[in-house]
This record gives sequence, structure tokens and C-alpha cells, in this order.
Amino acid sequence: MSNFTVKQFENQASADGAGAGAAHDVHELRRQVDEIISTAPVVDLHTHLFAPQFGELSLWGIDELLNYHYLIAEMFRFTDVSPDEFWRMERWAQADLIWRALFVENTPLSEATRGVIAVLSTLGLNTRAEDLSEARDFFASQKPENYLEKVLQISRVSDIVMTNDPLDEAEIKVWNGDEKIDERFHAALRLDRILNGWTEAAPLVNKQGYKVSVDLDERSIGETRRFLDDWIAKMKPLYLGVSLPDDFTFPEESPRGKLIKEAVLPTCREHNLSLALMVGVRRRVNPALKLAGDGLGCADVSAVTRICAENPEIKFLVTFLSRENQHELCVASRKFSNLMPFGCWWFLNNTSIIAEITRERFEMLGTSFIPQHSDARILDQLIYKWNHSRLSIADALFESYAALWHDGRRVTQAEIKRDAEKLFSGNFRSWVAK
Ligand code: FIX
Ligand code: ZN
Repeated sequence: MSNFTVKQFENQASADGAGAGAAHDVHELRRQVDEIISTAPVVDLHTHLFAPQFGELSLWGIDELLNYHYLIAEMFRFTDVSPDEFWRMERWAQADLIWRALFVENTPLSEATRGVIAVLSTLGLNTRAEDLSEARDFFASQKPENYLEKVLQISRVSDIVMTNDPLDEAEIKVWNGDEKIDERFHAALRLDRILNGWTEAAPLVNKQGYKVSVDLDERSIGETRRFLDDWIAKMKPLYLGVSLPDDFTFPEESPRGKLIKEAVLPTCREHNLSLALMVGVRRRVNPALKLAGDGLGCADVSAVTRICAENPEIKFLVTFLSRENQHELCVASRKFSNLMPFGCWWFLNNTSIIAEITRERFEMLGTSFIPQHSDARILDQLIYKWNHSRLSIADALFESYAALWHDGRRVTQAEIKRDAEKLFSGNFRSWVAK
């Protein structure tokens, strides 16, 4: 259990401050927290999943699960295969290699490998299989629409927010088509290519009929705003979002700085849309590893506080990739009520680090934050990512309630339910509500 042990409570049988429906002892409190947290419906505010209507962009099954970039990076630590050789292999052969390297020849201890084990075990598949034949047969026999229901049910995810790139050809086709997108999937308009690579993005924006130029003159800014307006009308995103490098500053003398100030922030203001800032990624630290080659760096939180201070009428969803930035993010959130910290992103999505960050957030922010998003890229990952996160969040929440009890107040079941609802869905829903 946690720092607050059962023993501490045994001498405190008559603790006051108990509301109706409060647990009688600490074991019961623990059971209540576990039950409520493990079943609370989730709105997953940042994923890379796609609704079924997006066809091949929507990924699931064992070969996709194993070809997750977290696992690809880990595989290179255990084999002599070079990145060039790996990328030349067929997808099924890559999956076979990853399975052999990380699950047969070695013990799957990492968060990402344990995740695959958790998925296989939940689905009743052999977690010690010598090869992938059983798993492949299982997934081949699933009907995609039934499988989606099954995963959502197991993971208790009610809503999924996608990451939608308005410059992606495959996505554009779907957005321009007339097929209705599954209502459980929501859009988030992602601005990475526009903000972090304007020189390459400008011709693509141009191709869509907006008269922008690389030098970002006044007309380009107006046309970029028109581009964003049109995509907002098409996607109906819940928010606009961008990932930013660790050296991100604000204000910034750069195309990104100009675009944020003159196009993105005014658009957020006009449409009453939040801007998600995901800060601290160092893209392509090892380019040979492609998507698996990104790293991180400690960023400057004051860039975010400056944006929040200068734009009090705009709401910001903020996550930092570096562990070192987390305490400062909590402090910044106490100062700016237009800042909503969210998630334990990517390299932070590990039991030990979630435990630390979530405890710190409860201590500094009460329940006024969003503890987690899955960042899932493959549907099946919802099963383990949410299961793992729920366990860590339940530990941190129980510990906070135990501390509160120690100070003289016992939470009721209704209060635990209210807190769980805020943490897993309500805080996000109200943040993006218009
Ligand atoms: O920028 C992002 O949204 C990142 O989450 C991804 O690009 C990253 O590759 C990822 O999958 C992390 O979980
Ligand atoms: Zn992501």
C-alpha cells in the first residue's frame, strides 16, 4: 500500500468528519476507491486513434501492437538488427522479430512490453507463445465493429479524441467525404506541420486553395486564418493542438511565433477553442529510428505562463514531456486558471512517474487537473494504458483521501464518485464546453 498504512488508522477508529456513506475503515476506503476508479468512464483527450471511417488509418491487432514505436526502440537494445535492415522487413516479419526479441528471449518488464502482455492476457491469449500464430488467428477472426465495441467496453472509454492533421492526404479524403464519423470519436485539429515546419507546410496549404507564401506576409496570415476557419468548420474539433520542442519560447521571432500570435491565438479566441500545448519533444534525436527516434528535453515553463498571462480569455491544455518540468507546471497552474495541466505524456507514462506526478498534482491542485490521456496509436492499447493508469491514479487518490482522513475528514462514496468523474471526464468536458 502507500505511505499511509492501515496501522495508522487502527488507533483512530472514531475519526470524525465522516459523511454519510463514508468508509468505516481504511480497507473499505481502499475498496471503494478501487471500485470507483476502475469503472469510471473515460474521455480520452489525446490519442492517435482514428474512427473506423478513416479506414487504414485505424489500427488494431497483434502486428500493429508489436510494431508500436515504443517497442521498436526497445527491440534495438536487444538485437543486432540495424535500423536499415529492420525498415526493409515486411510488417509481419518486424512483428515476429519484436516478439522474439522482447517477449521470448527476454522478460517483458518495460511498461510497453507489459502492455502487450496485459492485452493478450485480457483477451485470453497465450502470453508465453513461441510465435504469433494463435494471436494472428484470433485477430483475423474478429469483426472490426464488434472488436471496437469490445475494446471500448473493456477499457471503459466512452469518448476518444483523435489527432487530426489537416495536411494529411488520407485524412483529407475522409473529411471531404460524406461518411458520418462515429460519434464517440472527436477531432483535435493538430497544427504541428503548420507551426513547426512552415516552409514545407506552406505549399500544401496553398494546394488547398489558400494564398499563403513562405515569407508569411499579411495576406498569408489572413489566408492561414481562413484555412483554420474552414478546417474548424469541417472537423468541429474539441481543441487545437501542437507539440513543441524543449527550446520553445514565447514570444518568438520565427514563423511559428508569428503564426501563433497572429493566426492561432486569434482563431482560438474567435471560435472559443482551447489550445493544447505539448512541450518538450526533441524530434529525431536518432533519425535512423524514424518515429521511434524522438527524445525529450527540459523546457522553459515560463514560455507557457507568458502565453497564459497575455491571453487570459483563451484556455490552454498543457502537458510537458520532461519530468523536471512537472513541479513548475503545477505552480504555473495555481497562478493561471486558464491553464489546465493534463496527462503523463509518453516517456512519463510509466507507473513510477505517474505515481509521483499524480500525487504532486493532488497536493498542489486538488482535483482541478486531468490526470491522464492514453496517447494510444493502436486501438487495443486502450486496454492496458487505461488499466495501468487507473491503478496508479487509484493509489494516489487513496493516499490523498487517507491523508485527509488523518486530518479529520472522511470522504463519502458520493464524493469519491464526484472526484472520479471530474478526473476522468468532467474536467475535460467543462474545459472544452462552449
Ligand atoms: O506528438 C505527439 O502527440 C506524441 O504523443 C507522438 O508523436 C508520439 O510519437 C507518441 O506516440 C507518444 O506517445
Ligand atoms: Zn500524442
